[in-house]
Amino acid sequence: MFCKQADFSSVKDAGTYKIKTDDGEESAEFKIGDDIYGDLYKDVVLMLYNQRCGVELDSSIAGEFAHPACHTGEAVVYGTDKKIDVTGGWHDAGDYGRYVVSGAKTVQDLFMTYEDNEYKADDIGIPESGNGVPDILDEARYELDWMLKMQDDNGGVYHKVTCDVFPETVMPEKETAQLIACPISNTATGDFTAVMAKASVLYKEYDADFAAKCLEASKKAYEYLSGNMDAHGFSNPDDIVTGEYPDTIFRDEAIWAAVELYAATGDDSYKKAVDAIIEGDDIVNYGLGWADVGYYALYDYIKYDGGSAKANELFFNEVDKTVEQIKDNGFGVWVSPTKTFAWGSNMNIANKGMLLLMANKLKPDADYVKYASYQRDYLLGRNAVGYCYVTGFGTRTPLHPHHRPSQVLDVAMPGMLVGGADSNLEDPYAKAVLLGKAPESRYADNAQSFSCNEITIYWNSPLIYLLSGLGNTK
Ligand code: 9MR
Ligand code: ZN
Repeated sequence: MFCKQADFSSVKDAGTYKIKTDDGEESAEFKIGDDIYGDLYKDVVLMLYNQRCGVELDSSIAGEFAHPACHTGEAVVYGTDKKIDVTGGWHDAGDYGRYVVSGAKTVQDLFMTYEDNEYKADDIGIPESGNGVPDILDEARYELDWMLKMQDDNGGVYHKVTCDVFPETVMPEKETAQLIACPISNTATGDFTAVMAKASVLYKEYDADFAAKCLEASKKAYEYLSGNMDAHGFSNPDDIVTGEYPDTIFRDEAIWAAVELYAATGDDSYKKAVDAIIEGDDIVNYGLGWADVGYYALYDYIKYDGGSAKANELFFNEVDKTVEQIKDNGFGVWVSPTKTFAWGSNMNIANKGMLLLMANKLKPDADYVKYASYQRDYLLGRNAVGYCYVTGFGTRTPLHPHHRPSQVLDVAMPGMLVGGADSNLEDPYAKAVLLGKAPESRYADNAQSFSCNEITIYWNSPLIYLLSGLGNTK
């Protein structure tokens, strides 16, 4: 089999098409039109509503995925007798854990969707629609309200709340074992500081009291962080086996925290803290992930006051490198220099599309937008396995995501971006069936394959940014 590119820009009539070759082969059907992304975009955003925890999901929105309020009990703080209320927030993924670092990435992507792409719709169909606040901020606030509960009196932020093991394949309200708030981590505290500071800016015009509360919480977290700069990264206590989100390098979280506080307050001491880390010798992980958040920091720094020379150099070096790596691939998709696909490779690809659109905001360039659109196209089907990686859309679409509600109801909840190809074969099913395949084809649509076919809030969120940035909300 070989691949060819076809350019349909000369086709001006809206409709459903397919290609036939002279020797009788036929492609799948595809649409051409002005409004082909609207349904997809809506479901990709509503996925976050469907992941809400601690509240009843309404069938008028969630359809068959409606369920009674889940995870409503108090959590015990790990290693103590203390009980706290940490209800709310989104279920992270196919499991029902709630993790601060992955939640913060998701929230930041929504914030940027609002800020950069001016996505302000108030009619997407969540319970808060029509309240005068853009739905994307309402949805983000559902997570922020939970994150505020995850902050200890000392300013530090608990890393996560889960039971001690992953849930069985049950609906969320059926997971009733003791919830445990896991120890404070610097990465969670740094990310919390950043998104709370940014929240204080964005919500000011809608709810000044909430904005003030966020700023206060952010400053308190920053103080904790400043006193704990040499703490090491989070690792699971011996008797907890849920998602770990380990990350030993938190200089990137520290600069992100300082950047957002600088942008929220204008206080120069934060700028000094940012520059000290950027110019220093310590390792900083630049990225747009749950672990590496440095590009969020650099971007908001540059947007706020132009940033330092070093900040611009670091950011645009990465942008240039990304463009070269994309040009090097037949599908026009970003692939790592080692040609491997990581767990959640679809997030990395969505993130690269995001990065290019961010670059375009700072320094408009039609090529950035074009290469960003290629990342969207890869995720929606222009890839080695021919899958539209979003459930419910496309001719070939994941039917068996690793997502407990979908597994229980035996139907894929729509609008979820699955992890995608993972060349490292990181679960027993993938090991058993994908070994002989090329790296980009190591994908299996099977609910057992959690390393290829799980879904997460922070894989959907860069797709939300990417689609809205490309004008694909309709
Ligand atoms: O997305 C995470 C991926 O980058 C890691 O390689 C993987 C293993 O540590 O964990 C992924 O995160 C999972 C988390 O730990 C628990 N909820 C589901 C997440 C997606 O699979
Ligand atoms: Zn829940």
